[in-house]
Amino acid sequence: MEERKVLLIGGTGSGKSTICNVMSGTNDFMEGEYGVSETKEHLKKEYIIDGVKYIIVDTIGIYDTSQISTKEVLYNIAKGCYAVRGGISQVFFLCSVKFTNAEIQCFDLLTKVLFNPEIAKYTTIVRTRFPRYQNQECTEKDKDLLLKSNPKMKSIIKGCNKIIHVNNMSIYEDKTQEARNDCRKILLTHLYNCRDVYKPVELDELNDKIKNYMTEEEIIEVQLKELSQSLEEASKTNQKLAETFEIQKKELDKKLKETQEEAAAQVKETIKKKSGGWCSLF
Ligand SMILES: Nc1nc2c(ncn2[C@@H]2O[C@H](COP(=O)(O)OP(=O)(O)OP(=O)(O)O)[C@@H](O)[C@H]2O)c(=O)[nH]1
Ligand SMILES: [Mg+2]
Repeated sequence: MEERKVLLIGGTGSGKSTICNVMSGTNDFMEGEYGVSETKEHLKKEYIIDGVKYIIVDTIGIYDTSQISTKEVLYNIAKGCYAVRGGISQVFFLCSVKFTNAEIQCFDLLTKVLFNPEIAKYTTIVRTRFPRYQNQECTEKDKDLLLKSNPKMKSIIKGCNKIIHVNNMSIYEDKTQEARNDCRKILLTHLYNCRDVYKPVELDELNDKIKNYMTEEEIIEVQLKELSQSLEEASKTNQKLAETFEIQKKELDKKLKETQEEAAAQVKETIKKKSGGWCSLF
């Protein structure tokens, strides 16, 4: 089955989770209503739409330093990247209203820290909250204004794959949800046409980097979470597949328990050694 993997990245409130809902035609991703960061952890979901498997990874908003540190945000985004370790069809880099310095920095981060500059070719800039998304003259003008807005922006836009304009209005703004249906077609058609997969060495290195600072326990937890999601989806459609996932899940649960026990034993051993054996607890 053909597959497209998309990673959503952007500032808090830029509309990442909304795009995930729009593309999947679900409400699986939590949309924020109150201008505060809603997505606290990355979320990976799979959907089969018109015979194509779409793997969508929503990440937490970058540079929301009010509640969580930049390092933690980076770490969480890196975990989102780890979820698409097999390769990425496209990164959707979101921008609402205008690119903020934080968003420009975020793009820098993406090209220099998480991936390499080649990722730009696999990146689509998605301009959200653009009411005149259907008017080519307006979208071209907007692109021009963006190009002129900042020299850094110019190189980002020139280097990226495409710029797409959408307006994913909520049900409170648009009862018919006509705009969302429209934008769904725009987004899915574009994503479907992104056939090449970005899989440079850096992604493997990145996985190693992440692996290095994720404990084995955390890795198993991520695998378990992914498996539980697949299980949930498979049980809806395919009983046999669900059974296979169930067996894998049991094995992972067992491995997690063993890892935790092993870690506990190591801690005990270390304390015992350091205390010169006097600690009666051990
Ligand atoms: N009018 C309009 N509203 C939008 C659009 N995209 C998102 N919104 C609204 O903006 C709010 C924030 O959207 P989210 O999708 O939660 O933003 P996010 O990027 O996931 O935010 P974090 O999870 O905090 O990083 C929600 O109330 C959405 O309904 C858009 O294109 N047009
Ligand atoms: Mg979100």
